[in-house]
Amino acid sequence: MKHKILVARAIFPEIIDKLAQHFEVESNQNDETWSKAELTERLRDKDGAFTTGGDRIDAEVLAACPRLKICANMAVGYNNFDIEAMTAAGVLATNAPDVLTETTADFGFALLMAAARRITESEHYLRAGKWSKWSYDMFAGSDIHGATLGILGMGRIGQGIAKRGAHGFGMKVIYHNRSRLDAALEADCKASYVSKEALLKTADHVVLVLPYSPASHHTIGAAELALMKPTATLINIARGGIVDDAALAVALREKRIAAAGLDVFEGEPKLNPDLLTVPNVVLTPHIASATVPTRLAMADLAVDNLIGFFKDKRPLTPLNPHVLAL
Ligand code: 8YV
Repeated sequence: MKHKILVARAIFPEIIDKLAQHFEVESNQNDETWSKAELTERLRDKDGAFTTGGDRIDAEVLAACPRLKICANMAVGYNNFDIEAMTAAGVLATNAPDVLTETTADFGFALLMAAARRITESEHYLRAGKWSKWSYDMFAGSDIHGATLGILGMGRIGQGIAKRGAHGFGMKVIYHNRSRLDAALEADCKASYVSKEALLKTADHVVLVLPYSPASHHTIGAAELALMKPTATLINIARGGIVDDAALAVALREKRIAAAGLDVFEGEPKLNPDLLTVPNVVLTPHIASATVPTRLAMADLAVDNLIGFFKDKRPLTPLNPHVLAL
């Protein structure tokens, strides 16, 4: 008998086809927004789940789903999982690392350039029919090349951004991370380790790429924004909640920093309304990994985790592998 899998969100049809070769699949190809109660109800008789970053799996869900053995996240981040509760319930968690690293690093750079060079702000001005003449300081922003790039969170994506900055744009790269990279990786990225405070004070552009956890909540709030240069740019491609969005909106409005680029938000898809009224911020709807090949690769990895687990208990990217020994 085939194991039963729930696919919590709409996904590429070929991914559903691949799953269906191995499992009995219930999918959500209409992409309905399920409440937690509805997700729980549908998971109740399932052996596994294909989840995305918005699908919360916690003790309450797990208690109602005793058959559940694995949740395969189509995301590198997994703050939607309560890993401790999953481990206690003997449920394996997997994520989708590596396959999105370069695409996401590209996007971090795109957002940085759009914010620092005021691309969307100037486009809105042009589209509104306000462009009547050239002027010397019209949408004058700050340079990327030769500037100091500060990266908070130096995992794979952070390193990708560092390499783009150092090797492509001749930037001086500084970083802060829970643990320092080894010398070879630092040399590869041409990056120097500094304290968080030194990074905020000296960087011309700050990029946030650290995972979300209660410990990283509001890593950037009013006090941290006050340390930054008035000409600086802040980019968040990590998770909503890493930045205090209300404090950022104030700092942007008062020009205490020059600009920001945000792909993730506290409480997304809702946004702090103040962010919508400040012109010097570029806002995108959580699309850093959104290229067709990368989204396919992420989905494929989630499927391979499900197949590997049910075939011979060999998922590719387990987050709590000790569950496998239970
Ligand atoms: C996903 C992401 O698109 O991988 C992550 O952690 O944030 C994005 O790439 C999103 O989480 C949906 O699963």
